[in-house]
Amino acid sequence: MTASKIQDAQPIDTLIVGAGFAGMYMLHKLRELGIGAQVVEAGSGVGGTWYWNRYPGARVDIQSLEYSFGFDAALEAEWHWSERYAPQPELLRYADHVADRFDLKRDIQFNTRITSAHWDNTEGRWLVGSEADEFWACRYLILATGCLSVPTDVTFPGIETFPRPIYRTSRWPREGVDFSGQRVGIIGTGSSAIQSIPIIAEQAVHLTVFQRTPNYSMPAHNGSIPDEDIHARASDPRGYRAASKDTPGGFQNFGNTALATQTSPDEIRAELERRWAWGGFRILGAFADTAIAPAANRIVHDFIAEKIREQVADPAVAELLTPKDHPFGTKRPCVDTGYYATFNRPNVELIDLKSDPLVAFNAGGITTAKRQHDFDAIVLATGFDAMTGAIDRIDLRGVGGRKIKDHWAEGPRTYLGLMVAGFPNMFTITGPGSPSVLTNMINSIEQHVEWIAECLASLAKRQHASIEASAEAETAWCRHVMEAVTPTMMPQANSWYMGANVPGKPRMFMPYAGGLHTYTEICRQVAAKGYEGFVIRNGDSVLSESHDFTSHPPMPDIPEALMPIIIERLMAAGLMPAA
Ligand code: N01
Repeated sequence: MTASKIQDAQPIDTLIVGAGFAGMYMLHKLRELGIGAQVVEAGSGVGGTWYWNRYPGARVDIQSLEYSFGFDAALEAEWHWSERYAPQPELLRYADHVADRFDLKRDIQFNTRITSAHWDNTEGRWLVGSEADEFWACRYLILATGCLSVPTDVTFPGIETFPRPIYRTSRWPREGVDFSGQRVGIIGTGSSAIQSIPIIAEQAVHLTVFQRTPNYSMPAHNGSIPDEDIHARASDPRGYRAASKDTPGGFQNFGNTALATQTSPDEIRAELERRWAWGGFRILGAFADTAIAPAANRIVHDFIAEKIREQVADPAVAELLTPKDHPFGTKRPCVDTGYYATFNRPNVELIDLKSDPLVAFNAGGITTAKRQHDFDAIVLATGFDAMTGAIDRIDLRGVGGRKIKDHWAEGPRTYLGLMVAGFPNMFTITGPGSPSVLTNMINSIEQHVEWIAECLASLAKRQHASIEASAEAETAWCRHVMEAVTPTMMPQANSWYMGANVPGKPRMFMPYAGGLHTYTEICRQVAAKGYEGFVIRNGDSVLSESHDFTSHPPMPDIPEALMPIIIERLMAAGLMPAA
């Protein structure tokens, strides 16, 4: 960065990058504390995920009563969701409503993409630059850049030769797309595709779905909000929120403590049917051993496979749509409205890319090994460079000019998913190493924003000292993130949680799998112990210093019967000494 740019940099206490739910709430919270803050946002409006992902059928897959802010009782009382799972336009209206209600937009600069952020150790500030060469000098930098905001760079041979539109689900045109009368091809069968396929199939004259790997999908049973939830929230709004946050996933899923491997077939069937009928993610909580014991996982897999066969008329197509390469829940499951039944339509065709690989795009459409497919439009629902993509695309340099890309060369390293050693005064909201994508994001965002705000208020009391994660605490936390996931089968899948969907990305399970409730308690204890694991400085003087991270939670309530398998996996991973 040149001296003139540094001179022209706009001074600000805190720069927040991103105006999704995380950036908006962070701004609101800092204003409440009287800490100066400004948000910069690449898009032209607020909403983050819900601003960009405008593809047909996009909707939240956690009930809206829980996937909404709980920090303000009046906001909560005045907003009424129209459905159990709000569609994207309604979520965007909600984001706009929040921004207007709290008068946030006057401190949000839109159409501004941050491309660099360098720590200036002499001045104790970040110098942050945009694509348009605008600069800010800030004491604190908060990355509210989203976990699933940067699409993967996936491309295909000959893609440039296809002369008609190619749409990405995550960069959908604002004016929408009308596929009426068109032959459409869609690549991908993750959540975005599973939501959009039924809607595109209703419009298109013909829809070809190119599937490489089938996913598990549960019915949303979307509709009006269940009376039991309306009543539960109306009678005790604070209690309803607290119950939602005091869970592993940040939403009420009524996890069963029984083990499938110790339950009779009739009781298993009844439990799974009850949860399937309720819909969404509830089946994830059917038994306590599903994520750990292969036999228990197989029981749920078989149940879902049977449900797929019930919905899909052609047994060969049902078989292709049934996941085989990963245990249930080890990739993020999907929630759908009519996905499987869409394959019964005469205008919908499934191409299995495993047996009929994609060869190239061409002027007509797509050639697979077996034949040519002609299209008027093609949709790429091919996913995101998750969790790290938005951060490591910034030229981000900490103490001594160390680049985040180098620090994360073997996978993202953070302390609590909140800070990175050697990158002082830089916070990530729902960053790698925090529960984030394994949870209801809004509840995780609220927890992070409130923790960061409290931390900044405490630093302000000490004349705006700087804070930094110690290298030792970061290492201990990374180890604990591994300890939390290793007992489960999650590392077995080639998932985006593992970075497996991006060629060359290091394989490492990125989110913290210990649960939001456990994690919240750890963060609370860290702060209560005077920011254990952090070094707090004012200029050259060290105000407080701890290199340890000892606030490990006790093993969460794990049924005794699962301990041998857990211990065996921890030992095999070198996370527990051999007996
Ligand atoms: O992306 P994905 P997504 N050739 O990575 C395929 C959240 N979300 O946008 O599995 C052929 O899940 C790829 O195939 P494979 C949610 O957390 C939430 O759908 O790699 N195919 C896969 O099928 C979700 O998990 C909501 O073999 C290729 C697909 O593209 C996350 O976002 C809604 C390919 C990508 O699926 C990501 O979902 C939507 C290639 N070269 C999303 N490359 C809700 O809240 C990739 N694929 C409801």
